[in-house]
Amino acid sequence: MIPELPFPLEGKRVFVAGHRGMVGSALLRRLAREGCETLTISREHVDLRNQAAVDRWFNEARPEVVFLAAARVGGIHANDSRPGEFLYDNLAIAANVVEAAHKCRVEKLLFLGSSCIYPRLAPQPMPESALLSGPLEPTNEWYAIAKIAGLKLCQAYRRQYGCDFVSVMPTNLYGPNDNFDLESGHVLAALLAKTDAALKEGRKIVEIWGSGRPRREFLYVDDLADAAVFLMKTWSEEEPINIGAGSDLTILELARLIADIVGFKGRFAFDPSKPDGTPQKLLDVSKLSALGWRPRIGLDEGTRQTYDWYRTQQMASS
Ligand code: GFB
Repeated sequence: MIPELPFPLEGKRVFVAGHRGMVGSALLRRLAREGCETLTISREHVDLRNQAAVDRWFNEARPEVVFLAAARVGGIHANDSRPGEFLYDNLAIAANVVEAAHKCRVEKLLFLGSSCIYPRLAPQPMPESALLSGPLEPTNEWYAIAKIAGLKLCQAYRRQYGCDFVSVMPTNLYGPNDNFDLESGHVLAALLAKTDAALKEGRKIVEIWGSGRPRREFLYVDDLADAAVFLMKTWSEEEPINIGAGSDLTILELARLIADIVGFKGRFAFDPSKPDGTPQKLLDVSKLSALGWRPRIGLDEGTRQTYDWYRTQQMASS
């Protein structure tokens, strides 16, 4: 049965799958204001790639609501070089959690996808209707196919079993708990870490992968968590809905903004042996805007907060 809207979270048992990640931890921060009970599981206790283990946990914990934020994630290089992990792990996590949620009669599930589900050359900004209208970006097609399968699972279970399962498609995210590893991280965290290291070590050059010309849109993860909670309460459709900031910039512009924040006065060098990926990724957010949701934290402020968080972590670990 699809419940009526708005769907209240107060007093509910809410499972956040992937709570240790950047998105899951932001969801826990945001859900603390909803008067619900949050449930989490550790990777050591339950492997979400194992259906029997996931079923057992759902039967014991009996969640009523699920945010499916668990995923194998990484930047362009991780996606491109570990296709097996990105395809299998993400397919298995989505299939197992959606199936367990159905069997345990979870009232509502929200699946987090990604803007890379849209074709490489989709019209910009990309509307939800661009899904499956053209070939995917090769550097992340494994991850994209798993995320498309996840959203299709939600649609299929909705049609066949009447489950209230919805999908949201966030743009590129950043913020506290991001992965700052230079090989496996996404661009914003990697450039913050590289620029900070160059400043500390007195180096004059920071390397940018590719040409610096691709355009990306960035959303602060606490805004994403706010939008996901908002949509859990107010959205119940078969179609996915985009969550974005509404504007984009080139990677070189991002690098300059980061240099300003970090205080780096040197220059940038480009590494053409690294891929550019998709030329532009900007989501059409008109559906979400029409519902009345807007992001609160701009790129400058969000990047400063992320840099502060990174420096605090570094000081704590040194
Ligand atoms: O963030 P990113 O790794 O992922 O890279 P995508 C964005 C752009 O920044 C690419 C460039 O053009 C990179 O070549 N870039 C420049 C860098 N310097 C760096 C650097 O030091 N590190 C990184 N990582 N990039 C991912 C997908 O695509 O986006 C995933 O692979 C997922 O599937 C994610 O959807 C949100 O935006 O290209």
